[in-house]
Amino acid sequence: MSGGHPVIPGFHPDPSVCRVGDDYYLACSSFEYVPGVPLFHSRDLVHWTQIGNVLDRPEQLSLSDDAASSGGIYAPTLRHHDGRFWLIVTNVNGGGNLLVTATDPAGPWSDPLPLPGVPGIDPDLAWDDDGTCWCTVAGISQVRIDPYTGETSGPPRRLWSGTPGAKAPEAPHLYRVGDYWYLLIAEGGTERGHGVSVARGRTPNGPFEPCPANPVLSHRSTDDPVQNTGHADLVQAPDGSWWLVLLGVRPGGGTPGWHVLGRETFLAPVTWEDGWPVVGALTAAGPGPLVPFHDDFDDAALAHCWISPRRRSPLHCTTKERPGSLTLHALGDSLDAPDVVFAGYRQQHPSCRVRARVDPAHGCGGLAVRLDEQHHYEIEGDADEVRVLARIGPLRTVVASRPVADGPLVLGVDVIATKELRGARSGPDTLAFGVEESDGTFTALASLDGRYLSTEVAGGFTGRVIGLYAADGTAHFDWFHYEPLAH
Ligand code: 6LW
Repeated sequence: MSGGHPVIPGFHPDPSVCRVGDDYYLACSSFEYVPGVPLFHSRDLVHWTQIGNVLDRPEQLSLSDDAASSGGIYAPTLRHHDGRFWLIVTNVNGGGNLLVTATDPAGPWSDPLPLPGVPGIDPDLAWDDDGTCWCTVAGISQVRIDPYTGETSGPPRRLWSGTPGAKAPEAPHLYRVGDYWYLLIAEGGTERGHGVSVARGRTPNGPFEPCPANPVLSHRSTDDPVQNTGHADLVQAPDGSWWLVLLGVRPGGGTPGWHVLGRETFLAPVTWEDGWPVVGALTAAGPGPLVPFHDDFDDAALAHCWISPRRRSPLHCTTKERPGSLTLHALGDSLDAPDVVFAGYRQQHPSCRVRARVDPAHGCGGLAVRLDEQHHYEIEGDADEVRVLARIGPLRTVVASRPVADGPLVLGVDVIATKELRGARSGPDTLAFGVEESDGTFTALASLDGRYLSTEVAGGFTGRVIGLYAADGTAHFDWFHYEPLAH
């Protein structure tokens, strides 16, 4: 049992990595959230720091209310070539494939270059020795592209369909290693059957011969605590060693196992045998001690890690209106609404404690655990009452409520992962929502089963986001505190 630990925990799927000198950069999918495509930096592939978001302007990414959760921005590819960074990605709710470039990976990134000749999803960029740029997409097909103009030459050609009988050949990445071009793909679907396969050829256009050992990585049908491993990208370290970043999930509870943190980024070593990559066990090294995240909202802008569904207008979400607070002015009247004003932080640990101080004097503000509009739990307060609400599919209910005195409230949720399975039907965790009393003690008002906020129940491609919202009028949040708990 490998017991790998994510190097970028929480909802950070479809990782794409490149190296410039001793510096690694990595980008992930972001779906309906803005800003889009989180961008990370590392010097060792294990410890990563978010340095920005690639699509951080409405001119780069604007999603309307009808962009579904798990729609929006699918898998990116990040490369460095000709002195600049290139990122190609798909907006499934707005124009399809697009290309942005930057000289500084922390940004600013360019306005998007539309790529009408690039079909489908999961676009990859690779340059031949003569500077020709090839774009390879799920399926697996390929088209020649001018990355400066976005123009393509000729129709896409099918390259390889992966292992006969395996579904969903996707996430292609093309590399020149020695005398061969290697085509790395994901196949089997991004669920429990997920895997990574590879083929090689003498040119970037093939023909490609599949690796006899395919899939070179899969945890399907194993008891590994990390499942759904796939969607990988290959990188060589300065010392000549090779590594793979990939996505995986950590299901909890009994059968079928529920994952609540989304698809996370993992790392594995790669060696070469007979001209084929051999993938080792997932790296167990994690980002180290359980470090809390605290935000007093003292800065003029929100930190890179804060994300919002579809839009974030400075008119409705700002730290400038009341210095030292995050002020949210409501649009949608609940988390069921696609235009709810919400700012969230990805849950990154199976167990965690979250607290937030809200002044609901002019409206109603809350602390929520969100998967999508149909799957969320929250505690909210106004001048008179604090309420715990649950939305599970078609069902929505007030689970508990309590009168409160006027004035600021400290709202909280304790997420506790299931340690002892009580039969096959145990859920992955429980979420206890409550308020912190004036003496600092926490009074839980309701404890809810976390399976209903899992991907296996809700579906989709994202993971839990724990955040702040306004359901009516204006809510001012003085601080937000996320405390990982030992699991
Ligand atoms: C992505 C595809 C996949 O486009 O899921 O796991 C899709 N891989 O490659 C959304 O993440």
